Amino acid sequence: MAAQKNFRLLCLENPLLDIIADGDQAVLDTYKIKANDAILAEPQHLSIYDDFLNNRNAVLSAGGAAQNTARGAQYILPPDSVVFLGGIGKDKYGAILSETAAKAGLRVEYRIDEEVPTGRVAVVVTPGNRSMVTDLGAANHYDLEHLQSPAIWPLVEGAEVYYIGGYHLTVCPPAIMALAKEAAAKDKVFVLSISAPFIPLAFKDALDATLPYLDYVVGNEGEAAAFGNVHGISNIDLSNVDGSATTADLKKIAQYMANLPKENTKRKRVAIITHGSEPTLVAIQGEEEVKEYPVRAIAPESIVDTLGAGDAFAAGLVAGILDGKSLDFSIDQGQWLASLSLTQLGASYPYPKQSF
Ligand code: 26A
Repeated sequence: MAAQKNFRLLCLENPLLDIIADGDQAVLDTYKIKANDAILAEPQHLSIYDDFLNNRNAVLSAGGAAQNTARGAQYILPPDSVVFLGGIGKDKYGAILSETAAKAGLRVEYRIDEEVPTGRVAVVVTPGNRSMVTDLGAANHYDLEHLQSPAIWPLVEGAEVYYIGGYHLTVCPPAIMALAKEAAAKDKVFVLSISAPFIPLAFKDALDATLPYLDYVVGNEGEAAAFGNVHGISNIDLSNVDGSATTADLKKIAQYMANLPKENTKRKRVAIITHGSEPTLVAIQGEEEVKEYPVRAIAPESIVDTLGAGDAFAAGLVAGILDGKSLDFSIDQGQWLASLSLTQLGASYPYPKQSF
């Protein structure tokens, strides 16, 4: 048997350090944030990091949504399967990210900024919810030059599946588009997670430019609702925690996403919408039915926090896709890894390793 190629999965996004603290309504009110959201920090948010570290026994944990997915995919796949790209600073937080990746067997190729510190995320955990306030720092300085450098581009050429965290649309759309075009030209698989409602709402043009290239698009109910609203096919109230999208709304949006025009016509687009503990919805380009896949229920008392559950789902899914597994298998593997992640503090996976 021929030796398996290495680094078949390449992921791109923002490597960030999570600063996680238990919170309550008062904390949410102080910083004017919703219970379940992800936002970019504005000047009035910047005191939250020291507040969490000094007053709230915050825990430091490696984060960055797609970096969590990359670690999760490597958790499942054979050694040296996954490489992650993004920008960090030359500091303690960056060192924590590098160490965590090394322990997980994840290869990271960071653009290291000499001046700007590693990005950080204040995570407010309340029962069943998490809210994130992100100061991107050095992650915001990732650039096309790094992606196309002689050290990195061969990794792009060697990989078979690209996974993009949609959060990177706020950072470097040219790098995303370079990967999108490479995937379409070489018939590779291009996967994008929408990442947060503010991506379709505030970065619509950058997201829309990627749409023709997406083979798989992954999002949760809030992200799908935001996408549907800005595309004029839904009018869902986005103001409450879980959104008020119904299964029927979400199926319509999934089907719309799956059937948007596509560059590489050799692959049918698959749109996957997670819906908390409700079934995951899957639409395939050209197919009438939107399928429902139940999640793997776990006892509420074994949920430590929901941070990174969506990233873990994407990890199980993309590992299955890379392995050439069926869509049914890949989605179930995603549900399984998400259920494991719920039992861990932060966006992490249990050791000793469990297998699907
Ligand atoms: C650009 N923004 C806002 C972000 C993020 C982010 N990852 C990349 N870019 N804001 C929060 N996260 C990460 O999301 C994970 C949970 O899905 C957090 O670091 C957290 O680990």
